[in-house]
Amino acid sequence: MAQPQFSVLSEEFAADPYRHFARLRERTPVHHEPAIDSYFLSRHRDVRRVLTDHEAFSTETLQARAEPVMRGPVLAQMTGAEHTAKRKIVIRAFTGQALADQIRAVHANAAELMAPFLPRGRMDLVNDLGKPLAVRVTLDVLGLERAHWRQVALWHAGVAEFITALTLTPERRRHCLDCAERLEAHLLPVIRHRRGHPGDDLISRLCTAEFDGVAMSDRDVTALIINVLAAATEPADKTLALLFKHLIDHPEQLAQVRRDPGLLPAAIAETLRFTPPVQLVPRRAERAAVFAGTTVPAGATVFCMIGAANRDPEAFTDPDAFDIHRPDLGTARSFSAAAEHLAFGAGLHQCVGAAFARAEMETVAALLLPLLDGVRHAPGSRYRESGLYTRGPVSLPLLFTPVPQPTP
Ligand code: 2IO
Repeated sequence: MAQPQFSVLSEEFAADPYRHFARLRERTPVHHEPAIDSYFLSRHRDVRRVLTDHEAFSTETLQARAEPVMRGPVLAQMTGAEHTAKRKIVIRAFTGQALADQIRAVHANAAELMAPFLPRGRMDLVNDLGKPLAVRVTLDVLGLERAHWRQVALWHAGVAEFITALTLTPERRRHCLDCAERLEAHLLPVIRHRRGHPGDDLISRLCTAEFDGVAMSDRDVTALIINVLAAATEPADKTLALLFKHLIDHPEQLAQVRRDPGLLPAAIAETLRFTPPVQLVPRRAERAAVFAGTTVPAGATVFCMIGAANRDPEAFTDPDAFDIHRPDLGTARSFSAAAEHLAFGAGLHQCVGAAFARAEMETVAALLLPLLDGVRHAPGSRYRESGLYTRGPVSLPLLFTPVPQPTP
């Protein structure tokens, strides 16, 4: 009997992609998916090549995947001098005093969201903390009203669904575009006001920054705001929950991190290597390219499989083990252009928020660890992850020693 064709669109793959990565790397390192006519690359070497050879592999894919919901071009779509200039503006908004202020806001948000759960000794790290935290922190960075977070979370979900979908029904597509249009309508009056009354938030910086002596249009600013909203929100709750899941599942490493919070950057970097929240990065082959003897035609959509690349034994020893002490992790480099893991991508478009992400995760984890004494999985809950493009736990119900309410 003929072997049924393996598909990355199958339920089996969605249930646990990690089980399939070794086979893909070894047998079909260039996997063609006929239903969406795209090529999936799983070897570390090939993925790094695609992400760093900008001439041969462009980000043109984002025109269809991102622009309709971003309401304009995102940073990753830009090239040359425009890209360098606008990237600098965004990076500057995430460094120095700006970063220090953002981290204070991260701490305050996390403490406030945690408070009601502490006396109960029970919380869902994804839905009670991670998701609201991710949106509220992003709103603070942008300088948008924290009070609107529930509404913005719903619009963000529609935008994120659009950029991360491998297949989308016309109904879902309509819903996603509707979310994006409402979000844009919410942002436009804010942008117009900030132009006249700038503060030191990211929206004000985008409004007042000049590129070649010309200010950015409302459309340009809107797109970069939605870009930052999605990029800072979508992977954050996933990374936080995965970090805690791995530490709980490896009690000796959890104990070590508790004793020495200086190990947190290594624990975060290893979480990003082991289970990257962004699993796929799309590119367009500008000319025919050969990988491991297979030709990808010019014009093809190529998906870099970050999860598979990060578990390639050619890049990491014993890749399927979670080990915050692994000598080949290179913690200090893990949040920089020299990172060996590919969770932040690689090359010119490598994540601009990497340093912010590290600081955000480190701050929240350092706050949580001493509060969550005796932390463990709540019995009876079945662990489940979802998502092919961005992936993380659906929920993470935890039990811990209740913290008595502070006397007022
Ligand atoms: C927003 C997948 C959330 C980015 C994207 C259309 C462009 C770019 C990414 C990440 C994370 C998102 N792509 N961030 O993969 O800005």
